[in-house]
Amino acid sequence: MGDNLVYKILKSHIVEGELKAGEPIALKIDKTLTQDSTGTMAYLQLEAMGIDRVKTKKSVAFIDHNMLQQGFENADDHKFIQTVASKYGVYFSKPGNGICHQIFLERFSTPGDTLIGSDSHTPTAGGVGMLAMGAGGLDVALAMGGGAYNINTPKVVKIELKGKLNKMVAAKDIILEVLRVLTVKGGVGKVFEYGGEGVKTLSVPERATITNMGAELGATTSIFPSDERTLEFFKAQGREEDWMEFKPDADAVYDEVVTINLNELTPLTAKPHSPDNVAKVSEVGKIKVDQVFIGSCTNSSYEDLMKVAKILKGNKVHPDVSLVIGPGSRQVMEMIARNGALADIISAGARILENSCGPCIGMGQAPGTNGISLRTVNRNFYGRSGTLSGQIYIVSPETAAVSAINGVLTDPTEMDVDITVEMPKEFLIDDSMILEPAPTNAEVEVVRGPNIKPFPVSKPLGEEVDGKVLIKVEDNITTDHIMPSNSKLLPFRSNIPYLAEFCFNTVDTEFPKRAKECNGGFIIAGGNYGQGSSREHAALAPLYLGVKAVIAKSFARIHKANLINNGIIPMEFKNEADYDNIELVDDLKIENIQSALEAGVVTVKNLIKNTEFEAVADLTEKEIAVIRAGGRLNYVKVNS
Ligand code: MIC
Ligand code: SF4
Repeated sequence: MGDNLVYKILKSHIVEGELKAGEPIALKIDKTLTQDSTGTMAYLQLEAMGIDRVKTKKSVAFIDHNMLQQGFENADDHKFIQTVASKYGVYFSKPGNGICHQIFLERFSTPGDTLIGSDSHTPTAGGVGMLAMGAGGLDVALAMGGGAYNINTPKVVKIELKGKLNKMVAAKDIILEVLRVLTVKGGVGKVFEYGGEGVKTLSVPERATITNMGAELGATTSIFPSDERTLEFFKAQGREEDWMEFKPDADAVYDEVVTINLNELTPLTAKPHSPDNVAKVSEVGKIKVDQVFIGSCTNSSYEDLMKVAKILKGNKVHPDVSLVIGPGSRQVMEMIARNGALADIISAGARILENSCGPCIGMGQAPGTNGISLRTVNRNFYGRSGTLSGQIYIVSPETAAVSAINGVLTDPTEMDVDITVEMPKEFLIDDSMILEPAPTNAEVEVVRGPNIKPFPVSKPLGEEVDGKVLIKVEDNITTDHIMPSNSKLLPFRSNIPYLAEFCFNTVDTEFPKRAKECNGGFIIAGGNYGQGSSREHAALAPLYLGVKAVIAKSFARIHKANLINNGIIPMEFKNEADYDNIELVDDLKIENIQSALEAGVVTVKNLIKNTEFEAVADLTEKEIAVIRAGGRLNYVKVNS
C-alpha cells in the first residue's frame, strides 16, 4: 500500500504521535507566514516567548489587510511588524507588495514542505504541493520559535478530477461544486488531495484558487501534486531550484474518493450568506447587480486578471455597476500594466485598488443598503462586507466580468470571447519590496505605537468553573460573527480591550456589557462553531470579557485550538438535545473540572433549572495541560 501526498509529508515531518486518523500528532514546520491583522498579536506573543531568532527555514511577515490608514493605528502596527520581523529574522513584505497567499505562492512556496500561517487561507500554497495550514497567531509564533505544530491526523479524501473544464467555466466553479456537495462542515478532520487526469489541465494559479477556498470546507488543508505544470510555474518565477516533483505512489490509498467531472460543470455562485449556498448561475437568474469586486487571495492572479481584461476589452462597465479590481500582487499589477491589459480594464470603467485584501475583509467598498455585490472572494458571511444588508454572491472572475458589463448576474458562457491565457515564460521578478531581516537582533529597536496594548492571558484552572450563559448562538457561527472585522475595527487588532467592546456585535450587541456585568461565564453554541478566519481575537476578546468555557455541538479546527491556547475550555454536548434546554443567563456550574477533563466527560449543572447534562471534553493530554496552566504561553513558560 503506497502513500498519498499527505502521508508522504506527514511521515517526513512527524515528531510526536502516531499516524492514525483522528490521533494527535506534532509536525515539524519548515516555513511560516503572518499577515498584519493577525501578525501584531503573533509577534507580541513571539516576544513574550523570549527567543532570539526564528528557527524555521524561512518565515515571512506580510502587510496586506490593514491598508486603509485612516489614523495612526495601522501605520504604527506596520512599523511594529517591520521592526520586530527584522529583529527576529523574519522577511518583511512591504504594504503594496500584495496579498500574503499570492506572494507566498509566487516567491516562497516549495513542494513537499510544511507551512503554517496566521491566516485561514494559508492552504493556497497547497497548489504547488505544500502541506500548508492555517493556524492561530500563537501557534505560528511557537512554530517560528522552533516548536512543532499539533493537529489530529487527518483523513485523506481524494478528489478525482475527470475531463476538462468547458470554456468560461473556471477553477472557482470546481471548488464551488465541492462546497455544494460537501458543505462548510464537510472537510472537518480531513485533507483534500486532488488527483486524476483533470489535474494536468489546471495551471498553478487555478490549483491555488481551489486549495485556497478549500478552507471553506472546514478542512485541515488541500493539496495538489507537483508536476510539469508546477515546474513551468517555478521556471517562470525564476525558482526552478525550489521545485521538486511530488506525486502520490501509484498504489496510494485514500479514506474516501469524490469524483468531479469537469466537463459537466457549469458556472456556479454561492448565494448569501454562506460559501456552500451554491447554485448554478443560470438558475439564480439575471438579478440586478450594484457592485462587482474582482480580487482577493482566491482570484487575483495574473491569469485571472488577464482573462478579465480580455472580457472587458472594448466593452464598458454597466452604468449602474461599480466594478472594482484588486490585483493580488505587485508582480501581477506591474505585468498587466506593462502589457496593456490594465489599460483595457481602466478603459472599460473599472476602479483600481492597491494590491491588498481590500473589500474582501470590509476594508473599503462596502456595498450600499441592500446592495447586491458579486465577488470573486472566498467568503460571503453575513456582515463581512461592512454592510449588514449587503447581499454578497461568490462567483468566478469570468462570471464577475461578464456580469459587470451586463449589469445583471450573467452566465459567462453566454458571451463568445476567446479568453485563453498562456502562462508567461517569465514572470516579472522584482523582490525589492521584500526586506531581508537584520543579521542579528541586537541592532534593531522594535518600534511600538500607542495602539499596542497588552494582551489578556488566562489564569491557571481551579477545581470548579461556574458562571452565567452569556450568549446562545446557532450552527455555523463564524469568527466574523464572534469578532467582526471591518475598516473601523481592523485597526484595533493589537488593542483587545477596545476590540472586545464589539465582540459578537453582529449577533447580539449587548454581549460585552452582559459578560462584564456577569463577571464572565459560558458561551453556548451550535455546530461548526468558529468556522472561517483564523483570528485568535475571537478567543482573546471573549477571554478578556471573562469567558471561561464554550459548550458547542461541534467546533471548527483552528478556533478550537485558539480557545485551548488561550485557556478557554471547549466542550461538546454529549447529547445535542441538551442544547435546547439552556437559556440566556442560566447559571452553570462544573465541579471537579480537573478530574473531569482527564475523564473526558464533564457534568454541567444548571443551577437555575435544577438539571444537569454531560459534555465531552475531547482534549489531548497536552491540551489538558495547556488549559490547566491557563493557556499556551503559561504552559510553555512552565515547561521550558
Ligand atoms: C479572512 O479572510 O477572514 C482573514 C481576514 O484573512 C482572516 C484573518 C484575520 O481575521 O485577520 C483569516 O482568514 O484567517
Ligand atoms: Fe485577505 Fe480576503 Fe484572502 Fe482573507 S480571504 S487573506 S481577507 S484576501
